[in-house]
Amino acid sequence: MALTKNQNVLNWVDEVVALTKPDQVVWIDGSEEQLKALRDQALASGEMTALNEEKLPGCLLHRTAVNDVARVEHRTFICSQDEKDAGPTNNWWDPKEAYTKLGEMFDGVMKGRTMYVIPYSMGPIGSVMSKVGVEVTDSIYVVLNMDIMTRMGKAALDHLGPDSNDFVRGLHSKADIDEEKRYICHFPEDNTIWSINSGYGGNVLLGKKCFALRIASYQGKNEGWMAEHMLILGVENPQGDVRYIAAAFPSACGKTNLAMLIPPEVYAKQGYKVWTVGDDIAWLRKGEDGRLWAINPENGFFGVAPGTNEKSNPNALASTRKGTIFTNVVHNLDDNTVWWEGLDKNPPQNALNWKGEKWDSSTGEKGAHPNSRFTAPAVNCPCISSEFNNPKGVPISAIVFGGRRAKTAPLVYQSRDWQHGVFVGSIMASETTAAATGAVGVVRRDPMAMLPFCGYHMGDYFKHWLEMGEKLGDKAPKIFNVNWFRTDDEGHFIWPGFGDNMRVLMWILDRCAGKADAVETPIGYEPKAEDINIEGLDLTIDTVRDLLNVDKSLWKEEAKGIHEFYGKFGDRLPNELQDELAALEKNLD
Ligand code: OXD
Ligand code: MN
Repeated sequence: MALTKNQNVLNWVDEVVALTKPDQVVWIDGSEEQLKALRDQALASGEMTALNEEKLPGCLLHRTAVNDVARVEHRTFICSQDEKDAGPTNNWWDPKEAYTKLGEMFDGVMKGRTMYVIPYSMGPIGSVMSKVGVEVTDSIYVVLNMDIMTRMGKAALDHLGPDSNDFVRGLHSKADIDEEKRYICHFPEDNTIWSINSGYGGNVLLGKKCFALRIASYQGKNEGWMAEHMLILGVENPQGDVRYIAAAFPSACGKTNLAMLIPPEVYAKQGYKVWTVGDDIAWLRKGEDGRLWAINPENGFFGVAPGTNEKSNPNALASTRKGTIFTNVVHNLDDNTVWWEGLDKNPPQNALNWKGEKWDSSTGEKGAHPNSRFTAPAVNCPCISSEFNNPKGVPISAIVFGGRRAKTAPLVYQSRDWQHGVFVGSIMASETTAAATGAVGVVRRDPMAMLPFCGYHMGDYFKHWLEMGEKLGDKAPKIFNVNWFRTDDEGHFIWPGFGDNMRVLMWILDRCAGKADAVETPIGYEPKAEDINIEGLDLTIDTVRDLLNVDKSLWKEEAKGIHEFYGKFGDRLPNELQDELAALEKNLD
């Protein structure tokens, strides 16, 4: 039974029913009763496996098809009316053609299947910052994941109201999981996403990257707010005051770890605490008080399993101990639990690998897929912020950008002002590691960590950032850049990272509060080495000095790379950024 009288929703669902021709249509109300029936059905069909009820209560295991294990950037399209509006960093497809071609593929695709209509809210129900989506899918896996990752069910439609047309239409079908016919298409001008032939989370949980970043970034530009690939964390001081940081890093730079960091002893003993608001996406808007406020639109964590352990991220691990869906990890048949590389040093003897084959760790072959995932409810997280569900969000003091650089970027620096900060974000880059195929040490530019997620022309995106700064004026957060990944001559990381990153966050927050000094360098403001607290670390102040060193010859090379990158954007690159680049070059001379 339809859960709403909203004619816009009903008409659209009618349209997709007529197109995909399912045997039946089930509206997802979000009730435990309905979810239990769906879980039972997925268990009966073998789509999911129930795990050990004592050790992992309510947890399920799922395996994707072997050809369907990650996001597919080369098959992801922005279908704007005008090709120029997708910009040089996105694949573009003419919307008319995309609708026609995909329409043929969707025609009758759900015959013999059930269609699930999932209403959901990105952001707390009732927040002015939240937005509603409706995803139609033929996958129970999608329904159960959306239940964890979003606020799903009737409440979302009630939030939308009887007349509004402001909801994102997401159509998904697994179809035949044919990678040659896999398409993830976004129609920003129609608030629409069509995804076909995949069952992998990042391609099919349409609330996440597709809506909350690609479509939302476009909405934000038009409506005066921002959708960013950022974690949000709060640092509470011994007096109980909490200040918030939003931070953008490319995929695989430790966002989830930073969001859930454990304060080092030197801060813990004084009573400092860190609280997680989000680990992947932030929606930011100017509040009534003129400051920038942020919500995490998600309701759970879709985290990478390998490498997550009691030491690297105990809070993430604890989050996965109940009500979690594991995808493509190792199945330990002895006690019906899960395992992945880097969980501990005891791979199970009697186990199936991520493909469901009998697996023997002594062969050296990995058991879990490197991109295996946990979908864990945010409420499970021991350090979840008390403000997680606050419809107002949290006020942001600092914005932090970062990447993986062996030599160029110092441990931390602050931009001179907002405009310079936008420049700093726009030149963000990471060097490829041995973990990925291809050459090691190649610089991949990833402005604001949004390269794969910006739903429109990135030159216009930079302009929008500049406009937000004008709107916020002197209440704008301060902007910083960090690099945890500097290496010595043998290629070892110099900075300890993980919880010790808090030492850098403390300087950042002190700068925001006007409590710390800085020295001016050609690239921006840096701490004095003695202002980074290294008490309890096996590290000398000279090493901190090295970590803060700005090598002018490397930066001159960097400036050349930036020229080349900026060249792509043509006349849509704001002049302000060209000016910042010229200023950098002048400072380096
Ligand atoms: C993610 C990503 O899955 O950034 O969050 O790739
Ligand atoms: Mn991400």
